Amino acid sequence: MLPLCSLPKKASSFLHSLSLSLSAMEETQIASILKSSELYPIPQSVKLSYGTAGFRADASLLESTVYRVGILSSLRSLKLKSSTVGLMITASHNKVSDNGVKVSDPSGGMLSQEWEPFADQIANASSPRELVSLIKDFVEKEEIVIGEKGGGEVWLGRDTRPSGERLLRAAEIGVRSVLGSVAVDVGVLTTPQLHWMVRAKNKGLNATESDYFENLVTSFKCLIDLIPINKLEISTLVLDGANGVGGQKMEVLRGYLSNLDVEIRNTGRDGGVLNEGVGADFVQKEKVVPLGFGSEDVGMRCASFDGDADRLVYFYIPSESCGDKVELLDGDKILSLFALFIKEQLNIIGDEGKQCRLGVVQTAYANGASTDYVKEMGLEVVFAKTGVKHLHERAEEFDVGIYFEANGHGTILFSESFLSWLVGKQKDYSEGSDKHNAVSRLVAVSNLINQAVGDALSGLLLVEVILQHMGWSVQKWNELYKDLPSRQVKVEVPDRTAVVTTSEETEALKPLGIQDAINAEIKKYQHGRAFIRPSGTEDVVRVYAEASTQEDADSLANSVAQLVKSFLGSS
Ligand code: G16
Repeated sequence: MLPLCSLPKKASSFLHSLSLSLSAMEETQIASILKSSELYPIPQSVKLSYGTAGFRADASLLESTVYRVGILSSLRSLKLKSSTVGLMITASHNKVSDNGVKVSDPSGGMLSQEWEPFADQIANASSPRELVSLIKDFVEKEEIVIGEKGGGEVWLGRDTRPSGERLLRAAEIGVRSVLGSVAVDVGVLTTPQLHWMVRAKNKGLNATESDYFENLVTSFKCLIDLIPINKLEISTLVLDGANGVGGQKMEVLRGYLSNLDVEIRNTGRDGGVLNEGVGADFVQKEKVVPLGFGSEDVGMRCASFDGDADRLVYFYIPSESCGDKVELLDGDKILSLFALFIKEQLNIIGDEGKQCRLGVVQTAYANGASTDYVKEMGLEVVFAKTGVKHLHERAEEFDVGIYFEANGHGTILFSESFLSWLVGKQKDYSEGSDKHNAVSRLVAVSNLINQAVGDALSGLLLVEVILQHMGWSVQKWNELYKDLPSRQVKVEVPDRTAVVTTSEETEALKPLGIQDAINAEIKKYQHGRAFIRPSGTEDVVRVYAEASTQEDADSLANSVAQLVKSFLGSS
């Protein structure tokens, strides 16, 4: 507790006037926030928004934001009966000088979207007094009781960014400024590890990082043991770790796995810079090899993680490749492989298995060919706005919901009721029978694949075991369907929020007239499709274009980018 006398005089008199009208927040609590927030003044003229996946900005601007998100996380924990909440310091695919903060709800999923406006408000509160007023109003509205029945608990993780440790200290102070709340530093982790651990903790399960690894290893081994005849020689997988935390964690995991041969490059230990010319975002957007890969890798099965290992893409360098071009197997291809495998198991189970509602969630970025492929398989396909928080919600509507963004962020969700049905069937079917093996595979998949959030480590293990199960090379997997050529570009504009889109982001409502101009461009190309949207993680407008040839897709993307510049101006 902070004695009132330790407050500056002005703050202390404000406290007295405010506390007269406060019921939910005690004087000591207000004093605590006033005192700690003096340490983290908000930078001038910066307006932050919670965005697609939390707050992101240049790391030098973020201390006050992270401190305030620490307060929010404690309140979130208190609101949910002191369940553990996660706070992750990362800017994922952004450049190394950026950083960010995202919150994991006790379920392991993203922070409830209902709390995002409060996050925006407190992040932008211009003074300690305004911050306290906003918190006071929110605490009253949400009926959060501070300090009576114990405090909140927040687990803090960070990626390998150099600014991470300093920001983590700010988060700690924010968490602890809510009286009775505890901050637990769980160290350097991938984002999905933290989400998994938070989920496990709140389910009363073992929730350390070693438990995470043990879970992956056990379920991977179980799936390997269930492969009928291993038709494939295990060939080496070459992993690009984006010079981030994912490659380092894969090094640990590799030590426990006997059925996987992985060579890991770009671990960040050899002087490489996080996400610079490396990583899933780079490979997926540019469709070229990451640094550290070249002609000696032609034909090899390769994979890339992003900076915090919540995205995964595969690629190979074709023998006819001139220069540095890759054949990309993105989130859509991973989704298709997973869908095929799960559908195969349901078919083996027979009529009962076929009653399972298996569905797929994609975004406007999904390649049209992938959507056709899963539809032809007989699966239900729904579309959601960009951001895994939106896809996750839709995937929960199915017994088994597979969601992936083309950028490689996704997972498979199993409903509780379908999972207990599967576990029951494991007892009914005789051991070793085809049906028993099929339900056992599905149960193992549900354990292997992260149920909280998209996870590159667990996604990679599932791809690897399915390829072994099918007896497929990466080239054979790539033949599932042929992508329509596509191109993504980003345009820097003075104010990206001037672009407003429809809910599925396929059409721009603002600036007025831009959609008609885009439509006129699209009409010039065979199989043309294009859309624009403001990024929620970078200060840019994103442009996506698809057409029947790569030249046309490039040209359509460029002309739409020109339209963006002429309607919004370029910065
Ligand atoms: C985050 C989100 C993803 C989203 C991506 C890009 O990824 O988690 O769902 O696709 O940002 O978003 P935007 O196009 O709005 O910038 P990550 O891997 O950076 O956390």
